[in-house]
Amino acid sequence: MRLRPKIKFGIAAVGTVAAGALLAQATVGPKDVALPADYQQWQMYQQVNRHDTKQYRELYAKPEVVKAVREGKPVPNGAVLVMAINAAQTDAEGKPLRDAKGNFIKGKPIGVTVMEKRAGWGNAVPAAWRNGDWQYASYRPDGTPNEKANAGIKACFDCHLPHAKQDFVISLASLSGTALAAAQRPAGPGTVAIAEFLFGPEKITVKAGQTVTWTNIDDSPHQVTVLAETVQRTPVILKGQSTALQFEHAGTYGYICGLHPGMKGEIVVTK
Ligand code: HEC
Ligand SMILES: [Cu+2]
Repeated sequence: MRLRPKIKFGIAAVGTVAAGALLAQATVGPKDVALPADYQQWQMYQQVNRHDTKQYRELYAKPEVVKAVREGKPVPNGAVLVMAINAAQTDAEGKPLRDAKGNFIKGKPIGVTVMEKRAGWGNAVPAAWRNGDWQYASYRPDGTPNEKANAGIKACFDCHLPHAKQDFVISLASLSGTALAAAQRPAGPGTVAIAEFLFGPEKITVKAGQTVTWTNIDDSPHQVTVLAETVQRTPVILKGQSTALQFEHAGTYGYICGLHPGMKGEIVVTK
């Protein structure tokens, strides 16, 4: 007896939800990009130490997706890539701690981002920022949608857009297994390596007239923006590429990466 009204109510509620879902279905968006419950059982194909944000990140894909890409095939339709973001554990001075392998150590979970590729999904995206057939979504550590991030989902498309040549997957070199385990680290005077989102060394001294050369070791592109009276900007450099600037006048020059302003370096030019 008591059950009846409940059942009726239940049916009405289901009806309302279905109508709403139908309306929302008109455009594909973050709501369609689910957080896979079992992604931690997938293949972790890369771990990223982000010095600029002091974050520890893990990148996951299904083994069959990794396999297809390692066989030289394009990232298949239906592929889902998951990035779990944690704060890096730091010491008393705020410097990230490292494990025996030299990796950052996972701290407090910050969130999980997901990208998913399905045939036709890109049709819902304005041409100016379309990322092929990819769609993006952001989740909180507890697995609920991060509505704030999802409301500004264009930011995901914008930042991945320059990577069109690699199907918008910034970590494609790792996914495909073509990342050079030890990309050539430059050595010698006037050379700076960019690795793990860190300029190394962060502070370098050169003589006036000397050239400073930066080489990117990371999968992610970087750039150098010198914050002097006249700001100097180098082009964006991809993995393995180098860029150089010459310093004519003595002084101390601070610089950042224009793509990741948390990355900072300094050049001291002596007479
Ligand atoms: C500021 C630039 C930037 C923005 C904004 C951004 N990403 Fe990324 N994303 C990256 C970089 C760089 C990587 C490579 C991993 C790393 O270095 O942290 C990456 C990697 C990923 C990956 C792993 C696959 C890959 O492409 O390498 C996923 C999934 C991802 N991002 C999802 C998202 C989602 C979802 C959003 C929006 C909520 C987003 N991203 C916004 C820069 C960005
Ligand atoms: Cu950078």
